[in-house]
Amino acid sequence: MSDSDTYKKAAAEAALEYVKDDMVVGIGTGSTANHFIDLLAAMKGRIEGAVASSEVSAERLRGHGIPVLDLNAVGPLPLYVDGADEATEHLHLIKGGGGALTREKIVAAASEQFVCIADETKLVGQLGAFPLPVEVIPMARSHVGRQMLKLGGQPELRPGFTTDNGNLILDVFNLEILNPVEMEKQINQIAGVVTVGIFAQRPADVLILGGPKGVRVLS
Ligand code: ABF
Repeated sequence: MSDSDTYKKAAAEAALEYVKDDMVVGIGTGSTANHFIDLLAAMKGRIEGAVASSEVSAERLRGHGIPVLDLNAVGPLPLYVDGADEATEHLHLIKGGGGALTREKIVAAASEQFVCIADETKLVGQLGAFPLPVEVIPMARSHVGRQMLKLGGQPELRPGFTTDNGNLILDVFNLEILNPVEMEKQINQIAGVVTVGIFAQRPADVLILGGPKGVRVLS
């Protein structure tokens, strides 16, 4: 296992303590979330099931025999555990490198507590070095791209990628995200945008960072 993977796994392991008996747990997508899913399998008898933020995670959960439930059937969730592409000490995030940002934002919004797990290299002073994923309705691709240029970013269509919702992703490079809450609102208002990968209006509640010195918890 690479160092980075060891740190991701350590963060995932630390998140297990937020899982309580009989919970339905919201589960994210990506390599860090995969560690969490694999660790959760050992205590699957104690939880009622999981709501997944992607088809890929749902498959992995089912593979471990963890029941995958429909968010509409279970209502608000007590806990959501997921990774991130970037995080600040204010617990603002960029997510969506894996393309699952829309379902991730829905599950985050529907959860009382959002525990973000990551290796410590994801902690940044300012969001935006990681290209910002924006999920768009296919016919709005060019329109949204032009609006992103006006905001100072360079949009690139993610090649050969369709989201679980049948949409496209624009990865926006070099965007200066000085105020994540405002930028999230502004991009959300562009016609044709389904979801922007800034998670600031609903940030994480807890950020668990794994690193060479162990795990660090920010909240
Ligand atoms: C998801 O997985 C995404 O929002 C984010 O894009 C990605 C992080 O990937 P990894 O855990 O593999 O670093 O949480």
